[in-house]
Amino acid sequence: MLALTRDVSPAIARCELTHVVRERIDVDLARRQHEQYEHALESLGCVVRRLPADDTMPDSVFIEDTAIVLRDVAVIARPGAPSRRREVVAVSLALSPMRSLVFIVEPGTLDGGDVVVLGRTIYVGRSSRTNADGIGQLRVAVYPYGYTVTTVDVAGCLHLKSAVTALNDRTVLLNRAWVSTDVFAAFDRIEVDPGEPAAANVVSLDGQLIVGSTFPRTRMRLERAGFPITTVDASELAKAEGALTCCSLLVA
Ligand code: CIR
Repeated sequence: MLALTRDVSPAIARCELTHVVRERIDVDLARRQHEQYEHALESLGCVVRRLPADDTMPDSVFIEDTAIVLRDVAVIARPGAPSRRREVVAVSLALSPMRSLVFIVEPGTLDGGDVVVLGRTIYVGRSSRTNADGIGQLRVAVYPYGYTVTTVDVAGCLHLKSAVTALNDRTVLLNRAWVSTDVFAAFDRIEVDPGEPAAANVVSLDGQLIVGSTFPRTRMRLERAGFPITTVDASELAKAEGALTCCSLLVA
């Protein structure tokens, strides 16, 4: 498994924020925590390749939002925030030797953080970043590869993946305050601890999980369900409204 990551921009203080109040971000601490995250990916078998960042793209560390990488194709997103649109250029170049590429184009918008893949079904959040046109373009792009797309309403959080992530092909971790559990009725469902609303965003590598250290009670629920867990502290990038999945693009 290759994990593409991207350096923390020196301009991260100018990041987009939607549901989070702006606080001072310690860039060095964010970088150190990001390295720990990369080490966690490596310890679970990934080869990490970090793309460079500069001060013109404050949010580029959140590389997940720039693409949806499937087995046969990569869909290059068109981020809903105009300040993030240029991030896709370097990511397209990095992915082009490995996948054929399809691009979401205007007037479509789509953030990778709104996309949860479970087997051959792709759940896409309709959010402040992803619009109906973007979802429609994704549906057309993936249909030839045997995927269907289901639209999910998201409320109260930035992306669908803030509310729900896949632990494996049968199991999801979700926060019922932000997404309807009915949508995932066919799956085994683990809910976050109610005092840890942002805990639903975990990285899964074949069921081995990377979980944020600020969510101990949700971690206990996952342990009780039998999932092996690596913990990382991602609290500094959380001030930029980023979580764990957003900091990598996994290329199987
Ligand atoms: C943004 O608002 O776009 C960034 N500050 C945070 C993006 C987080 N991405 C993600 O959850 N996939």
